[in-house]
Amino acid sequence: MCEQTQKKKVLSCIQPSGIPTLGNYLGALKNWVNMQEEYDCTFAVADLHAITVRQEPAKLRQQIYSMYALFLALGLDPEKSTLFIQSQVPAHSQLAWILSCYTQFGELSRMTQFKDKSARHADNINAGLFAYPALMAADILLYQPDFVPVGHDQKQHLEITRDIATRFNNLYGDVFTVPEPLIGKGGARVMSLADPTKKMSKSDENPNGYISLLDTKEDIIRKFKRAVTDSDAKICVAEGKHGINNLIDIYSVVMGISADETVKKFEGCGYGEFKLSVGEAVADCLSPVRERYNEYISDKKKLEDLSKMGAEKAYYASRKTMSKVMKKVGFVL
Ligand code: ATP
Ligand code: LTN
Repeated sequence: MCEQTQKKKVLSCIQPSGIPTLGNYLGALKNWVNMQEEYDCTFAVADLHAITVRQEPAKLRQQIYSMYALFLALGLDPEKSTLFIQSQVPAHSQLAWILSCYTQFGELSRMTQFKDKSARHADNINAGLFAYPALMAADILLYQPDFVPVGHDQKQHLEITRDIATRFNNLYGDVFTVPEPLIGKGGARVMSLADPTKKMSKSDENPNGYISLLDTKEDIIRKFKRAVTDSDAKICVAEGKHGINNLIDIYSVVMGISADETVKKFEGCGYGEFKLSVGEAVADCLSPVRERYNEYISDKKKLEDLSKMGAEKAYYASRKTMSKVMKKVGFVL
């Protein structure tokens, strides 16, 4: 009990905008699993964020459960950590509104994710897409975490969270813990197999660009065989060799070895042989996850019960921050 309260707190979330990719796994989810011993962890399925782009309701519902089942399949433990679905804890929307009144138009306009997504969804540049960082700040600040593990692409959102928290604290005293980012080191940034200058993304229109965590062994090997590389047929880390650099990174992280060791291991091999080895290593790593996922996803009752239990834990944890914020702002409790 005592030990529990002394642990530093970690929080992170992932959108249920598709089946997570190898990029999400190596860049985020795998690290979450490893953090459960050392930290007091809270992880959520960020479904409120997902509706900033248009979603089909039945598909969204299925993706939310799918993501929750995947949390469990990957080894996130609902007893040890708090695992919940964001929209089941109303304080997220409540605090997001309050924080949006402490967030400037200018700072939101500078967010690269807003610029990218508004270019990709030009027919639906809604206020939620613009105000997204205030919701993300609410997700985080509600639970007073010390650290937030994210990939490089979320660094800017974490910086704005820190700015909002500091601004609020300067006005009202120490309300929020200002969290530190935990950015995955080396090999954590996985690039698209179809265009290795772009990051691997679960919402990519071309499924050959990403490895879904639920792809079959055959799919995985086929996608790696087709991975775009260069034409000089030398396996080494070098500037401009985006495709090969990416494959070296993936192999190294999956096998738990350094990039130099990978390069040495495949010295003299052709690209074809190397691609096959990377595909096999990835398939072997993901196959137990797929098996466990299939068990969880077919037990709807268990998913409902566990997510409800997680939401209750999260509600309880968020209440303290929420009432402090309400009092400071001048609301009547
Ligand atoms: P979407 O395509 O829906 O925008 P995404 O696949 O880019 O989603 P997110 O849901 O935005 O992924 O990210 C979840 C987590 O995975 C974040 O912490 C993010 O930094 C990390 N992540 C996403 N893509 C990669 C990648 N290619 N390599 C490493 N980490 C990644
Ligand atoms: N914006 C993040 C997902 C996200 C998140 C968060 C990450 C929503 N809320 C809180 C960390 C902490 C994304 O798109 N990857």
